[in-house]
Amino acid sequence: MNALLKDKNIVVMGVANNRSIAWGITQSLHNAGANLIFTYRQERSKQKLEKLLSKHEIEPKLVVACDVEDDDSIVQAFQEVGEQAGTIHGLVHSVAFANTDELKGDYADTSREGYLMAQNISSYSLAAVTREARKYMTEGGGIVTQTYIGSERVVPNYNVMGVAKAALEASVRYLAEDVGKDGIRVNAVSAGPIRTLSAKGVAGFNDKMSVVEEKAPLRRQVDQDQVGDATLFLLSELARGVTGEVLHVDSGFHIVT
Ligand code: NDP
Ligand code: N5H
Repeated sequence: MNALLKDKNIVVMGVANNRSIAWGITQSLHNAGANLIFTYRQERSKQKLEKLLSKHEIEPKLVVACDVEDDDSIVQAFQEVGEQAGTIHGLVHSVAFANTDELKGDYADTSREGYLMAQNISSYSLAAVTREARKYMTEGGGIVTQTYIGSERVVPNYNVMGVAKAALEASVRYLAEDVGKDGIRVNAVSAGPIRTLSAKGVAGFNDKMSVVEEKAPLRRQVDQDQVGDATLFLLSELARGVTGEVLHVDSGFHIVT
């Protein structure tokens, strides 16, 4: 237990189940004394989230639906958050989506529709939620999103999502400039492979996990707790001088060849 986010209202987007990176983040933020607000898309995710919260004796400030493909849904969700919480001090964006058939084979075969969907949900959404959240971030604060090294390098099968993450990371920098004048910082965590619902079943995932254990300086897997603590750092005053940054939480994998 620490008090890094005591009495801070933090919105967490993207808990689907206990394996979600956003659930690891939730636990780090809860242990730091934050008041937590959650958004979900699917009813199934809401049910899983509510079970997890009660099991871990975490009392959420609010749980609200938000489909990031839909502008009205985003506006309504943040309006409700603003009304219930007053001030927002932090936002965790942990959502992404691409069709599984675009996550294999040649990137050149990506359909226009598939490209736009990946960009829409995985990248544009950060700008859209930043726009709505900043209205209530009147005391400054932090925004943190989740990315992957497939944005910087060609990682087989990551394909359209690599391009979406490259746009997401560029968005982090442009948004950091926009909201910096309001005392809001925007950063990304670039995590190594973690077995989650999204990762399950996508081609080549297991190979990517084992190569981290073999090659990364720390010779061990990355887990949700490590990403949770790094996200906590970026949201907290400890990172008050950090914005527009992509912090790798990948056992150091990105520095080796
Ligand atoms: P999860 O499957 O646990 O989480 C993905 C989340 O995205 C779900 O909660 C899902 O909500 C949400 N989502 C998808 N589409 C929408 C939408 N239109 N509106 C709102 N929410 C939506 O997987 P992860 O925890 O692995 O993924 C979280 C983030 O971490 C992603 O950005 C991913 O790219 C990133 N990441 C993951 C890595 C890994 O190895 N797992 C590595 C590096 C980065 P719902 O289920 O309710 O639809
Ligand atoms: C190189 C790799 C492995 C290959 C690529 C994986 C890419 C995964 C990212 C996206 C987010 C996965 C995805 O959208 C899956 C969906 O098509 C199907 N799943 C679902 O609909 C479930 C039910 C819901 C909850 O999922 C979502 N997203 O809503 C990358 C890996 C080594 C690392 C990795 C897995 C990165 C990443 O960005 O997630």
